[in-house]
Amino acid sequence: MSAARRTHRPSSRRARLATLACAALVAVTLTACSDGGGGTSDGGSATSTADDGSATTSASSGQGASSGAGEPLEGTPFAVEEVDSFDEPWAMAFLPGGDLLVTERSGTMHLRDQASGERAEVAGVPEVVHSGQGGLGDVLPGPTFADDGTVYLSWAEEAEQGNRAAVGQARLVTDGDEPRLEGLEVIWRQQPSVDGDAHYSHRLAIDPEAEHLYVSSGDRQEQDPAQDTSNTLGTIVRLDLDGVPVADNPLADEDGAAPGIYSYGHRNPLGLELAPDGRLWSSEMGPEGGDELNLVEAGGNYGWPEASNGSDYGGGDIPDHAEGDGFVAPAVSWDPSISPGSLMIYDGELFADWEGDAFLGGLSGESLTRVALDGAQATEEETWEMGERIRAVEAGPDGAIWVLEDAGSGRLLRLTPAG
Ligand SMILES: [Ca+2]
Ligand SMILES: [Ca+2]
Repeated sequence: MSAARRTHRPSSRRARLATLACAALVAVTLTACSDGGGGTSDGGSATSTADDGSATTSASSGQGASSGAGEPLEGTPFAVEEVDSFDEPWAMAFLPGGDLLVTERSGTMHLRDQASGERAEVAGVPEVVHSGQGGLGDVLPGPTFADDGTVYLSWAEEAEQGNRAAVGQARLVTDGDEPRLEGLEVIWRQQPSVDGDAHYSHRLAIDPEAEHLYVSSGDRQEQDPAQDTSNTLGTIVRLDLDGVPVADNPLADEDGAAPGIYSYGHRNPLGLELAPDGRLWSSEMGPEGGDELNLVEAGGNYGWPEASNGSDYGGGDIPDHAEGDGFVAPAVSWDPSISPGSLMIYDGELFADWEGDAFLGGLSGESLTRVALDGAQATEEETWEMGERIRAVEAGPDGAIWVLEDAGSGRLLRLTPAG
């Protein structure tokens, strides 16, 4: 269980309540609680919801122990304000104009008026496969959002055989009636579809020049396809803003390579973000240990499952990343796991010292990690115990760091400097 591997968990009332809640739930939700402690179920069967899918199971610890608005969180530099809560939230996106979109894994998208706190369900969201780690995933306003309402979203969709990650483009219409998606088109699909319900990844990012849409595509727990460039499992793909693979992608001249591949050898890259300098960074959930922050280079092979600084569940050895092995080594890796489920590069002013730094939300780590970025250099600086699984992290237009917890009643938290 989680407490054993923590080094300096704050002994706050909230943390103890969470632990008690976990203990009380053991009988019915063993998977979730063990997951909180290091993701031991991650590499296992798809039915064990693993490092990424067990949100509902920690519902009991979501809301009950509020510390009140703007209260300092012990052991961190943050004042924490509890703003709202959602059912299994997965992603959020601030829109030009200040409103917030939040996805819930079961297939609901909310539009939240940040001024009034009112929120409405967005109609027209596609049907999703809500199972294991699958469901509604990421959401991202397009660069033309202010003019035409273009948004991108990802989800797990049913296929003729099994299921797969899909990416859609639609217009978010907010004309006074209920907010809704119109003109939804699927613009990209993971290939091949797979039985099972894990490692979709399906995180979305658009470059600062607004030319390319990047999609992270997990290995679906199939492992070996991540080294096979004839498919898009275990890859990051680069598309134009309409979902067409970019013609000069690095493997475009390779016989049999799947269109779209920008990098491969990935496992479960749940974080994807472009720095202001245009560098692409991805956080990747490793097996037992071996979580990674990668600087994503065109054509790079990131090693999975041939190399990992972690090991297979149950102790099977995987060679560590090493000089000369032909694989791109991670910029930072973690052992034991933090289970990074999200990545944000901070561009606000409220935390002036952290401009340009990367933040990773930890699922099993129940943590927030700051990594200083300087060009291609990455240096882990701090990991704070947050007391809950962290699913998503974004910088708000107010400069605050906004966090979504991974729970059946996962709180939306606003983090500002304490004191
Ligand atoms: Ca790797
Ligand atoms: Ca290893």
